[in-house]
Amino acid sequence: MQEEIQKHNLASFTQVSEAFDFLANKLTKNGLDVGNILSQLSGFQVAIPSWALGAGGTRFGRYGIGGEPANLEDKIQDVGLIHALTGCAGAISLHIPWDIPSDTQAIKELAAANGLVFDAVNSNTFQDQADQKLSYKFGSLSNVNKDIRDLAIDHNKQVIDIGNALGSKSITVWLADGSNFPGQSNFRNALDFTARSLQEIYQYMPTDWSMFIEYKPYEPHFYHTVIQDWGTSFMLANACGDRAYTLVDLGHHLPNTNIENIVSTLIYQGKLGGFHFNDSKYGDDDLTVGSIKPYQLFLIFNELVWGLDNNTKNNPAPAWMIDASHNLKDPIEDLIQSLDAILIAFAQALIIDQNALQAAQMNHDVSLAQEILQDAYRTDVRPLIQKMRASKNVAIDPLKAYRSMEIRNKLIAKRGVNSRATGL
Ligand SMILES: [Mn+2]
Repeated sequence: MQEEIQKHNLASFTQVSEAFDFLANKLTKNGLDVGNILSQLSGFQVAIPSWALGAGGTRFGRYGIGGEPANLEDKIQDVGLIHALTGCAGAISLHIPWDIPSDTQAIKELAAANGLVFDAVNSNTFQDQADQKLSYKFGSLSNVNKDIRDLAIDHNKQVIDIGNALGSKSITVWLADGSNFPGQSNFRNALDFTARSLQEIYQYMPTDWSMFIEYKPYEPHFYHTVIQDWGTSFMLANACGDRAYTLVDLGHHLPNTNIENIVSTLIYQGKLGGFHFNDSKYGDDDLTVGSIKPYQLFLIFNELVWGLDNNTKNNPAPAWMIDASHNLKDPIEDLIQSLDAILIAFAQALIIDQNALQAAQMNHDVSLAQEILQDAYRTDVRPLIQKMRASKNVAIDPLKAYRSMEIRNKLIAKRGVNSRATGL
């Protein structure tokens, strides 16, 4: 594979070097440290969730894509492949119970051989498992029935145990709990039960672990959701302790929400723990990152870069992850495109003239402030990313390399046309 990547890179190396020199020259004249930008891009790592390697679907149906990874070993190999091509997907995020390792040591070794570490582990109390005695139909951590709450708490503890054995350092809790009809649920009691349940899970975590609390305004419930917004998540994180944080999933907002403002506020409080990338047109659409609203992604990265450069409350480095669903595209191609979009937005944010922007803000020069942001956004930063990839010996154009190596056909030949990813 490494040889094929080098062959692919050789074909475009001269062109990449010329484009890079031209851009680097311009950025240097603007007072930017291009070497520093390249090293920040090179160090940026995004986790791939174990559920993202197969075809997703909707409640209406699902169309397989062939050669899907049918077990955890295959999923790790797919992430390893993406990492070998892009150099920026060096972590996998497991979903329990869809991906419980049968042999922890063997799974750890396989991940290490693929250059991967284990990112946050994800619990699941949004569906019942085959052998489950009590049901989550009317809620899990928020349920009025203590036995059901305890079952959900024990599940989260088991997820921490599995993650701990693999070297994970965090758990992400996304709670689907809510209600579909007015009167069905007592809001305050549901929230109070949730706070107590989360506190019990938090207390169980090893002392070097963090908890990420994800929020979402609606779906699967359509009247009320217990952890509906960043404020509720923030409040619950504070109720748990210093190592509990809010997790922002881009798709978990009502249309036109100013997500960059939320990001800024959370970093201001040192409480932005995790980040799930995707894109959306209407709701939690889970589309390819940057496919619908690339300018919004850039504005979010502006807040991330500035916020973490001016990190007065010591916000830890957020856990980056792609959380998307692939209904039409080959999931590996979709993930490569998403990683591209993330790096492009990050690079654009890194070249913003922050001093000039601050001066424009101080002078109330609204037009100039917009010009400064859009000058960065309208710069083609791809030569920076290509140069970084060439120097890391990963594919300059990962999607093109993936296609020219005919990897999907090889996976179909190996795993079969009907192989189906577990959990979906
Ligand atoms: Mn998510």
